[in-house]
Amino acid sequence: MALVASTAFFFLERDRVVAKWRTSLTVSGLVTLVAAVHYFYMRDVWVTTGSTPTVFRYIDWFITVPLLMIEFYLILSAIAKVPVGVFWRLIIGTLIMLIGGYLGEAKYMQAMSAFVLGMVGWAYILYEIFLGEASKINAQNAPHSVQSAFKVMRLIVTFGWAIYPLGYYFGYLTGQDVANSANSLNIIYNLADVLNKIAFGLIIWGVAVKESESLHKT
Ligand SMILES: *C/C=C(C)/C=C/C=C(C)/C=C/C1=C(C)CCCC1(C)C
Repeated sequence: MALVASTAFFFLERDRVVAKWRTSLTVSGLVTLVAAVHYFYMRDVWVTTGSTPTVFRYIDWFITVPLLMIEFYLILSAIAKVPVGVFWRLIIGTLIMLIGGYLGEAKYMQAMSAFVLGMVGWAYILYEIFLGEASKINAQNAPHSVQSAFKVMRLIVTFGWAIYPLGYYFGYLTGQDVANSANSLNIIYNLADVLNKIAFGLIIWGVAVKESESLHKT
């Protein structure tokens, strides 16, 4: 329900910001919309079968995580000219991370090597936003408010996102009973999504409103 409410919020608030910030808010709303629909699916499956197939989370992730990554590109594009290579590197890192995780969870690949592959993709993303071109464009061209939003967003990608590989680790690599850990894992993933999808979107909304208002004043 919080994801549904956030979707309405982000879409309605589009009118409050200047044109170049609108796409960012649209994308935030799409992320929460896609996730909300998947949670409805998952709830139905849970009610009928008592289980929550991981495949639904992955379908959700394959759509929402690239969109979240694109937000970095979009907020930088609102304030500077950003080479399209930044966009593709963020997408490629995301895909490597998710494909690795899926191959492991669906047992197409040995759990540990799939995990390592996924971690490489995530490390590549972190490199790009902490040390790579995206981070340099932010440091050199962005106004103060964008810089601080960018910094909080990449902390979310570091710590908020770490919850998912930890879930994978405890679910598949410690030899624990997966069925037993599934309940707590679901709760943890749900809370993680509040941070990584809703709070992440709110940070973007905050900077979009601030930048739009400062334009009106000058
Ligand atoms: C809204 C959903 C989000 C932000 C999902 C993020 C998922 C990840 C960051 C998953 C990461 C994984 C690794 C880093 C290693 C391999 C296993 C994964 C796919 C769980």
